[in-house]
Amino acid sequence: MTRIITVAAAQLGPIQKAEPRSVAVDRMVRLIERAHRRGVEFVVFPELALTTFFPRHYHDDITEADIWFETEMPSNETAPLFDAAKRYGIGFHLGYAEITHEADETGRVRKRRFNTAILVGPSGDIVLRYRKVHLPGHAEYAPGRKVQHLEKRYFEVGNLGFPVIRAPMGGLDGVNVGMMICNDRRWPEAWRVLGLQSVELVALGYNTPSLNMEATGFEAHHLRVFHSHLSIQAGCYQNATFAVAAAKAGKEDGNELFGHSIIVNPQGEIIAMAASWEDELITAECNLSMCELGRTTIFAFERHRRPEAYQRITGQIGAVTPRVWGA
Ligand code: CDT
Repeated sequence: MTRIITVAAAQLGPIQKAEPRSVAVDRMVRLIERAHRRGVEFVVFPELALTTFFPRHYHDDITEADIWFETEMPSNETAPLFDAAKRYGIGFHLGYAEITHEADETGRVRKRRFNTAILVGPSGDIVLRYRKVHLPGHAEYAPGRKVQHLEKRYFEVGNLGFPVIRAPMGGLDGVNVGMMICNDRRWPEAWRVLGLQSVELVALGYNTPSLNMEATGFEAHHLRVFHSHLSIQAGCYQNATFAVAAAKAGKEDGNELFGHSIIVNPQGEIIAMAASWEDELITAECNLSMCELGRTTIFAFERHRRPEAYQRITGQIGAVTPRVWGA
């Protein structure tokens, strides 16, 4: 059966440190209006879409960084985005920094900070929440780095796993939607956990610097975009899903983030790609029935997966060295 949904990646150009939420929200509302004119039913915005990519800025006292976080969603500042999307019956994915007061693993309720994304249905309801699991970067100020990447300082590791929900989207009764945030896309484990829940559409936002600030050796610049696309295309193919990947791009606070937002089909093909590093809407018609081919043949998990041979995947974190032949 043909099940078609028209989706968009709403790439955002840079947001400078001094710019208030209202500027970003206004730009996102313009993109929702554009999406409506193009018949789009689901829009994906980037990671931490409401502010500059603040993990590049060091705050000695972490509470000083609370200015970058949201304590409620929607809020007065983000309500116009929810209103616009609801007016047009468009669902969306939004990344933002979240402060919540919740029990931790010891049962103690405390203030907690996460790099979060929500899935909002066409009715305006939040239908799914995801908190970033793979936090790159470092927790302490790194004097040797030209640009800091302090995600490990400002965020806890996400505590919601990789959830998928079947939610009404566009004209369809139910679409199996999952979420990832930026660095997660590089980890096949994340894709597989979504694949094991029959995901059909992965929404993911990212902020990726054009240069590898951690590299001690040479890394060719063009490979940064290649690795992003490679990860998403492989994840889609191996899990028989579509993905919509939206960048925040351009020069933010003097630091370049690459764009090249893409939409990918279950064959791993790029079916739309951004050509600018500005606010840009790329769209594609996704026939979700295409997910059937992979999941009933080469990636029919129930027939071909061998979890008994994969124990290292969950039992081990770092790599061990192999047994030496002849020793
Ligand atoms: N935001 C984010 O996760 N960015 C990373 C780059 C990290 S470099 C320390 C990414 O994987 O794109």
